[in-house]
Amino acid sequence: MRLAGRISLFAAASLLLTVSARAETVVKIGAALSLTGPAAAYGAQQKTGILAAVEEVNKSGALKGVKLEAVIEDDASTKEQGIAVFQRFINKDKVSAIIGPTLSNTATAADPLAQGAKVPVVAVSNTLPKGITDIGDYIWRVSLTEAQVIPSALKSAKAKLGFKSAGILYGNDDAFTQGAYGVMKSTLDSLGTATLATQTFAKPDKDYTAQLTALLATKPEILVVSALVENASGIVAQARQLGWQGPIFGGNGFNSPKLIANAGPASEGVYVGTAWNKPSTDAANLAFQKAMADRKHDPDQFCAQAYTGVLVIAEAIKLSGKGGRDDIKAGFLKLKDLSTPLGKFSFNTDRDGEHGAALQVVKDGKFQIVP
Ligand code: 1QQ
Repeated sequence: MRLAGRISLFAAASLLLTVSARAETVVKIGAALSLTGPAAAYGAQQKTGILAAVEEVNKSGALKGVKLEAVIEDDASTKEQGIAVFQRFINKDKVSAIIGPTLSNTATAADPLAQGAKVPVVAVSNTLPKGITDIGDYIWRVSLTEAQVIPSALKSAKAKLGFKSAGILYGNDDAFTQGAYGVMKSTLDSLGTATLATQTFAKPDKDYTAQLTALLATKPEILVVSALVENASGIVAQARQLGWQGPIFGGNGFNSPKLIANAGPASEGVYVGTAWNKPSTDAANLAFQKAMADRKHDPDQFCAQAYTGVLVIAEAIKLSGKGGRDDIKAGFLKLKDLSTPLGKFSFNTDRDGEHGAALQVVKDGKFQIVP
């Protein structure tokens, strides 16, 4: 009797051990983020979003038996460092999935490594329309592409402002700034807005007066700019210094509060299409905002998208019941209408995300959604 009691106690204890060991199954998610270099403003927001989402998912207990762990590395906003970080995630950390890299430019070089090693990638800020998810079936994307945001955003801006002509300025040394330029130009064409002049710059540039002077000389009714935020801030400030009081429409690179912090009042009247409708009162967006308020962090679109990237991976693990590389990929195929801070989220057949977009304008020192 005594012995039997002891045995069953022992059995119960070892069962408990097994259960708690199971609860400790760790699924590593690598995140290649631009923590330094020209995209560092986006990377900082992404890091906060990923760490918060991992904590929230783990706390929720939704992934019975699985604990997420984020491994965050700096891709330095470059292709070379992006490749090095991907290699480390794939071969050394043996992550189950990779979030990032921050820039499309880096993704075009790093994603093929993940595709080759069959490691699922979730792009949370790459907006280059072609050249990301078409790398292969392990590459998925949460961020809306410029082709999904700019046409409707420019159309709404035109309905409000009525411009008939534009001057375009874009970065010609980056896959994203070039790709977004293509979308801007074809959208202006289809809206019947004449492009009077086009100028370019490169990431290291700090002085855009020559290009802006040439654009303004053609007397456009709007300036349309494709740039990462550090360049964007200088362009906006210098355009105002040259006397430009009209509207400026920016691509996804402008979607950072850094623009307003850097350019100050010069940023008033800057229009940007956005994948995150900040004031949305959807439960998932409110939960995200609360998670951020608890961490005393003021989130931007990049933070909301990165947070969503973790939710999408967590849902895939839930749907397939396991957290291996191919389990997560299989889960993505089943995922549908997931509630996220970005709205109800699904992947389309190109593995790109599908959800609503909005137009915002800088007014009184902050981004405000244009109704
Ligand atoms: C891209 C982008 C950048 C502006 C943000 C990271 O959209 O590189 O695709």
